[in-house]
Amino acid sequence: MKLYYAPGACSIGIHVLLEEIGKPYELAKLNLMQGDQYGAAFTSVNPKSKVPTLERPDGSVLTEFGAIAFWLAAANPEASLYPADIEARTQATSLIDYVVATVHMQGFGRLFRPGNFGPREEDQDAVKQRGREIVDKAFRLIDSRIAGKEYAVGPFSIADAALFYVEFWASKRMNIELPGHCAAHYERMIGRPSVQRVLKDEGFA
Ligand SMILES: N[C@@H](CCC(=O)N[C@@H](CS)C(=O)NCC(=O)O)C(=O)O
Repeated sequence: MKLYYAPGACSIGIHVLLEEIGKPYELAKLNLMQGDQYGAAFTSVNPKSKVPTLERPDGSVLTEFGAIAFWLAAANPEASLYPADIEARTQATSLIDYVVATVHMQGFGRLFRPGNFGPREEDQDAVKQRGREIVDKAFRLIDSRIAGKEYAVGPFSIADAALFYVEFWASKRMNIELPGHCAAHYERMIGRPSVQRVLKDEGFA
């Protein structure tokens, strides 16, 4: 199994899940700033030019955070990464979709790459401001949803890996203060040995 990743990118959540599972895997590092994702060596694996990309033991390739996380959980039931309870499972899926489609793509996407949302230089600040509003609102909503829970939907699950990567971006990349329950969740994640190993491997510890 091989994870194509970029340090500190959303792939960090899948990297955490691989460490939680604890089975051997390889890492293939991409430098997104240098455009590795557009080179033939990578587009022959994933023509979408995105990380995370997971090459499975049979050589087939999976893309999209939610799909990769779901498959890892389903293929490794002993790691208990997906709640057995139907309601918790549904809530986990809902949170992953919200993190990827809204917090990441709509919110942080505007903050990191404003040019993708409006090519005119004079619009960039307004695009970033809208991104910040989307991120702030999303963290407020997530905060109320995870109140009173140890992890996002109860026991640790794939939803925590998704929530972790956007919390990591807020804290480490954008200096955005997380609301209380999200900040506590982030600290809980940082305290997990899997996350410590990943932060070290990706050059953040
Ligand atoms: N919908 C994709 C989003 C993946 C994504 O946007 N990855 C970013 C890094 S966080 C990327 O590879 N960007 C490279 C680029 O767009 O050039 C998923 O869920 O995995």
